[in-house]
Amino acid sequence: MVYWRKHFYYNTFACRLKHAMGFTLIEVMLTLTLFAIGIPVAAYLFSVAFKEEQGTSLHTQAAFLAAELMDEISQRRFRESTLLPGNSPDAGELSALDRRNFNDIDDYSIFSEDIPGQNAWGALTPPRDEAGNSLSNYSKFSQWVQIQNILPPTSGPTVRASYSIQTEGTTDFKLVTVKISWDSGKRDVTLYKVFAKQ
Ligand SMILES: [Ca+2]
Ligand SMILES: [Ca+2]
Repeated sequence: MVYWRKHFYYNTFACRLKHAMGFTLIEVMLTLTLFAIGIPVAAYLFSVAFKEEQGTSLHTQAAFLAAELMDEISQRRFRESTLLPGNSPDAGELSALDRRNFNDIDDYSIFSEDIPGQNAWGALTPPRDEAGNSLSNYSKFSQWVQIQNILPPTSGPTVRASYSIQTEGTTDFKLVTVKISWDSGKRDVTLYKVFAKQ
């Protein structure tokens, strides 16, 4: 009788203790195992989220640089003159990487086309401001422009495909392409704008 009472007492005590603590050892070990698995998953998700955030930020900066350069080109006149329809900077306008003397749209062809005695600039890394100063805060990016003479764009869904490249001075439409790229050219923001002679 004494043994039975004692055994009953211990079993009851163990049950109460488990109840009070809320977890068995197995439950605690299972929780720790799940927690250990959960940390790398959480770290991976954080890493992905951070990378996406950074990518969005770079895209926004590239869009800003592209819009700013397109706006600068938009302020230039359509061509130097009827007698000088050439796709290049004109006499006395080119000085190192300074664009402040550029006064017509096709002066910006120097980014993508050679002119006599002067190699094309190519993509500039980092980008440059109008005065030719490096934009060192944007050193991840490259800046590039192309100017093409085109026939009048036709309307309809195939308008993009209708851009036919023409000889300089034979048409009153120009297609301007501004590209800001990063990540070794794998990513870019490219703006297209068609200008018509007034
Ligand atoms: Ca000019
Ligand atoms: Ca020109």
